[in-house]
Amino acid sequence: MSFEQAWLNYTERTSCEGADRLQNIYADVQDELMRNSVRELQLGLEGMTGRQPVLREISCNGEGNGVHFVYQAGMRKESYHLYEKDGMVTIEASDSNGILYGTFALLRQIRTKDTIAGMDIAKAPDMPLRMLNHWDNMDGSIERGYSGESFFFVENEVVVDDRTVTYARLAASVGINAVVINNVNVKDAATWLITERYLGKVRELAELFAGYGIKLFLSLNYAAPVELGELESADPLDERVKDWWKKRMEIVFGEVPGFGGFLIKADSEGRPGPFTYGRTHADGANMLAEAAAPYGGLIIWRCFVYNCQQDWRDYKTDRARSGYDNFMGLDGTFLDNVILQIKNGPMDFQVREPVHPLFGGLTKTNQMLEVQIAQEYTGQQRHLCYLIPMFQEILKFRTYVKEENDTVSDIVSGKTFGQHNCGIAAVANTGNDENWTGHDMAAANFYGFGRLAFDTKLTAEEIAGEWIAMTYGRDGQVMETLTDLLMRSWPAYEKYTCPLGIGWMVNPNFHYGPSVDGYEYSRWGTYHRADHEGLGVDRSHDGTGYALLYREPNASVYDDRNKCPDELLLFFHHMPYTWKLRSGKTVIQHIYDTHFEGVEMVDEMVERFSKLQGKLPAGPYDRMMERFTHQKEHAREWRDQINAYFWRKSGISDEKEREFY
Ligand code: GCV
Repeated sequence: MSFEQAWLNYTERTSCEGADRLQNIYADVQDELMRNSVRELQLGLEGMTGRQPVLREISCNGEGNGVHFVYQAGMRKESYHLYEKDGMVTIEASDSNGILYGTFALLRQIRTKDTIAGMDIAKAPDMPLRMLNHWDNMDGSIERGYSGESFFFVENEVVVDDRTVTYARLAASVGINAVVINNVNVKDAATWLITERYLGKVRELAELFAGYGIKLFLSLNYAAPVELGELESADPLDERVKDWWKKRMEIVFGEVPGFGGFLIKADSEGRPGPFTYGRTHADGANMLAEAAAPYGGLIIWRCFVYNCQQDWRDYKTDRARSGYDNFMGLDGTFLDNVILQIKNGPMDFQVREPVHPLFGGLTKTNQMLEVQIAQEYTGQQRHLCYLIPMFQEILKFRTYVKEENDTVSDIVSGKTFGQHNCGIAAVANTGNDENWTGHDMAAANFYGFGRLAFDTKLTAEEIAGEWIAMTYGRDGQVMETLTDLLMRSWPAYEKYTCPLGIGWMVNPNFHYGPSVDGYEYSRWGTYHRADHEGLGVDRSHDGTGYALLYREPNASVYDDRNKCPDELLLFFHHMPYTWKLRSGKTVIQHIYDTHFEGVEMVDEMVERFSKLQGKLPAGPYDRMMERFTHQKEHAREWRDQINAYFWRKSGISDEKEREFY
């Protein structure tokens, strides 16, 4: 059994009532998206019912046994209406993208539900842009990749093959409509992606993606005019630089029809940017946006900008403030085809962070949320960590920028400010491993991210259930066990790693495994500030003032140690070990207890999982068991290192007198 198809693995016969009557597809096939929709239906129905439906190339006349694709003017972009009546299934949409999404919705229904009778599902995607950001390098390596090598690049060449097709199918099936294929750290060969050297292949890939409703984007090297040896400056206000980009954009968009635009990491972690010329991010982004505008191109500009040369003795500089401080003053100065892409938290994808204060801060700028399904700080796809519950919390966060429609979800879906250039991006977790994501269950994050971006009302449990049923079928024990493991995995990971919002206690560079002081005396601005009396970073009005960057009442809540939620207490405050949390426990006892609890949770999870032997296919079962076994040991290492460190620092014993290693 191959696992290359992941959740599109239609190898089992379905028990879904009504599916076997779908023997025809009535469609007026006019483009590649429609052709692919027909192909998907044929593939899926053949796998699940044993019979391939026949394409009748006519528009629906309201009769016939099967699925009807119907163009219906006036519906929202990319939306679909899928319903069953008298044994006939209709998929209505005003564009072929909607037909494709309706097709996948039908296949999902057949794979995950008992019947299609009476089905009536109307859905327009919540987020305009539902994007994956791959951090793939052209030599084939992947920055923060935990599932093998790149399938987009091998030895500095762009690859388009069968795996690319499967990737596009998987992405489209969950509603992804935009993909950046190369790392935001654009160097060496990747700088040349916008040149004739690669544009032919880029076009091939863009065309393939277009057939699945996906727009191709590239990450851009801000200093390309210089690094390609054509100009001596990349000053955004220099006319020669502007002209250079205008010509480049004309070539790129001309060579690659339907090309989406660019993602840019500038003036961040050593990447070039407008600061070199004394210019602002708005100068840089707008210069590119002007050049891309005639082609409808987007410039997605990242806000991950901070000083990575900090002196740890400096208690005033606060990395958490930097995104806000760099961009807030520029609100309203960006062109309409610029989107600011903002990480979910102000630091860097820790297991727990507050929501980035630019959400709710910015009111006149297009915004996109950036999350990370590559598990850089959350167990690197060796530990199970289902991130959808975390993303839901972030999306639901109230910013108070308005009296209503003020959540992060409202902002990035365009509801709050009526924007259309907005959405959500995830740093992708895929590679060329057979199962795509290293840990088989990490595929739930890929699946779940797309589904959540399309439909923010879905719960994390619903998404988990769908993914399990799609991938492994609907056996009750399998469904129940895997849902339970997924749902407990983020809380467990948080418990046995970094307590109370503190983050960062990881091995430098790799970001895997515990090292409490790994970043404590370094230049990266990521400190826990533990001493013999307490720990945490004072970001209150007495400290760096970061807490006050939020709108009220959030600012007052975070600023006050008595009101700050426990799970973020050490992010915002330097607290004595003896401080009593809401739970009634002291900070130090909480640290000890949660680390023991986290390990116990993992033990229980692995025990439960072991009961699925024989119920899950052997390949995935064995691979997962191997990872769970490692997770079990590694969670102990986390527990012991963290507990021993804080026991020695504080000199306070565990009330329960457990043994520390
Ligand atoms: C792509 C963190 C990661 C880097 C990453 C960077 C970013 O610092 O560790 O690998 O670079 O974030 O988001 O740009």
